[in-house]
Amino acid sequence: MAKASSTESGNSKQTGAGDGSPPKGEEDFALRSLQETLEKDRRFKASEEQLMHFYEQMLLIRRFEEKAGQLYGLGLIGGFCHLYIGQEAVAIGLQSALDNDRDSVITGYRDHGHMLAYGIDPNIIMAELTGRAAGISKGKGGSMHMFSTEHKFYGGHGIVGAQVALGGGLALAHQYNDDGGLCLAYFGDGAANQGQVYETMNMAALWNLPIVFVVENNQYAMGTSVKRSSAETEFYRRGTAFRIPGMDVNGMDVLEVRQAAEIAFKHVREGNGPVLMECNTYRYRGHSMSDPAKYRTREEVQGQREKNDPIERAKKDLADAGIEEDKLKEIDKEIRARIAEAADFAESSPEPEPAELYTDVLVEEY
Ligand SMILES: Cc1ncc(C[n+]2csc(CCOP(=O)(O)OP(=O)(O)O)c2C)c(N)n1
Ligand SMILES: [Mg+2]
Repeated sequence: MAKASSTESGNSKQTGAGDGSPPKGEEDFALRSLQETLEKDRRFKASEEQLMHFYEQMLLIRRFEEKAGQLYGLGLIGGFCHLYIGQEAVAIGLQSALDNDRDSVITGYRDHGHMLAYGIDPNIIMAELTGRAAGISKGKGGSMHMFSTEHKFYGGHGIVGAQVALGGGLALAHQYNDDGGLCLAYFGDGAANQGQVYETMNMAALWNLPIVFVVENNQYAMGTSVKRSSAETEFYRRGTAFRIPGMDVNGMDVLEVRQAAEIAFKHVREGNGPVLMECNTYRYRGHSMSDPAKYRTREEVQGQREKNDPIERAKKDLADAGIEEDKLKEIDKEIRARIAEAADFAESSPEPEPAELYTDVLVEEY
């Protein structure tokens, strides 16, 4: 899945411009330094306990999303619903490395997995999907507009790419308040072609903001493949024009994502400004629940499931660490029961009172 990365800059040794700027080769080296650190040692050395935790969290997302798909089919979830199945290692690998007391996260509409990665109660996430008062956005946001200021999770956004500019604002707030936090701003391969993404990269680099831009490259934007839409398909290179170092990461391996997170977060926390990380991943399901899926073959999807599945990979790592298959089956059973309980809770909870239509519309106090 990981793409071949080029190490040559195309510029053999040149001297600087005579104005104190580094020679061309060195500048490129600085932009590649994080990638080179990752290439030296790609996989995070997780303890058995950590690995088990990653596995459980990824499985929780997978089972949650499968159930959400079923509830959608039953008409219990209205509006749009974008499932995260296949991409679980990205949210878990990155968010497990955050400092939850300080750091903020923002993403697009494919957001259930990012919420679950915080360890937020699946009941209230499922209740949000079914539009119930107990939901995390009081049943008024739905699948695409989950929000939790308590966890510093700022959505859940339906406008493609808009969350990146907002993420720049969150990073500015971290810097302004000097709170030591960073912002993790996720967006898709399709969103990566939006102009505001590059306006944000420019300002973030200019102001040295603490932000990690994460492209979740799941190979498609609705029905359009990356190859059909993007002149530069190596998204991690797209920060070069703004002197933002890029990282090319296998987003189907939770240990590689976690390792990349360690490197990127350290760089940002040390005051070196933004990082652009591309996580190469794949969504198994349609763009949303109403996707006719005519733009790719079943074999392509099946091939990814069989060869690259992040949960199967973690399972293999656990087996290598001596964990018995039976123990993993037991965990799956427990998670399925937990998700069934979340679905029951969501179905049986009351809808919001009509008066809720008038709350949370305007911010009354800043
Ligand atoms: C500004 C804007 N343009 C178009 C759309 C319609 N739209 C919704 S999702 C999407 C594709 C985005 O794909 P990508 O960024 O790769 O994210 P993914 O769905 O793969 O996670 C489009 C074009 C939108 N919501 N907002
Ligand atoms: Mg995409």
